[in-house]
Amino acid sequence: MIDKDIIAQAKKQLVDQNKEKVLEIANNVIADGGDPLELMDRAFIPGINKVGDLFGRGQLFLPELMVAADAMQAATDVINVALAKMGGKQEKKGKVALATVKGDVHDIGKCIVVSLMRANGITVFDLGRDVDTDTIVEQAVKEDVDIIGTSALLTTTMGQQKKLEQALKSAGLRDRFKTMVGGAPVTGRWAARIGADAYAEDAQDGVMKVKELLAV
Ligand code: B12
Repeated sequence: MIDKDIIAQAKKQLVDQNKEKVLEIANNVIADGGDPLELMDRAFIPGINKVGDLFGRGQLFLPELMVAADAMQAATDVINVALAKMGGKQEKKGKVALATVKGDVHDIGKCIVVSLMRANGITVFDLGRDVDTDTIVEQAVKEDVDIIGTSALLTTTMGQQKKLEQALKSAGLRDRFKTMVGGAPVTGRWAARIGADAYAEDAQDGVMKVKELLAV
């Protein structure tokens, strides 16, 4: 367990948009053998959620949100490198294509999902962010993946996840892939409503759902 004062500091420095301090804490925790996912889940995710709440309430503005996001991205990069090292050599378990949908540039969460899946022996094709439905389908076919996962962080872009389901159906490809959806505004109910095969709340849940979907 990472010390609660370190967790509190890490969260505070992110909310204060202090990238230098955020990086210092992330590097120190990992150098001391701390669990990178624990730091993410207990400090940085609650921190960036708080930033999002302050922004949503008009108590913090877009330039500050962008500086905080940059600090979060830098911390995520450090965490992702540590996660990749934890993976080691594992038997490959399924292929997944992951993308943030068209119109949406939020990719911090998606990148964590990519890293954790890779660390768990899943082959991941990271298609990036702001990716249109046709490209997602094309790449999934090209790479012959088992699962297509999409991330949406805006209520206005969640519809792209539904569009993907429809595109797969009209191309006669719906049975060829399993689909998985995620992102802060996305819920299990939404997944069921649009006909996605799974919803994952966070990266760890995403890994579990891949295993369940592929029964590996
Ligand atoms: C950081 C951030 C930004 C950064 C993004 C940087 C980047 N490279 O990602 C920047 C500054 C660019 C940004 C821009 C904007 N943002 Co913004 N942003 C956020 C913020 C604060 C945090 C998002 C985040 O990174 N969370 C941390 C990660 C780790 O969590 P996560 O993404 O949810 O991912 C986890 C899970 O959901 C899950 N998951 C996610 N995807 C997937 C996919 C799969 C397949 C699986 C299995 C799991 C999974 O696993 C992840 C890890 O645990 C949120 C607030 C919030 N609470 O979400 C607002 C928020 C999403 N943004 C918002 C808004 C309004 C905007 C802008 C429109 C602002 C503007 N006026 O320009 C623009 C939109 C740009 C665009 N077209 O996309 C609103 C959305 C409101 C709404 N109703 O839709 C929010 C909710 C803030 C708010 N309270 O108002 N934003």
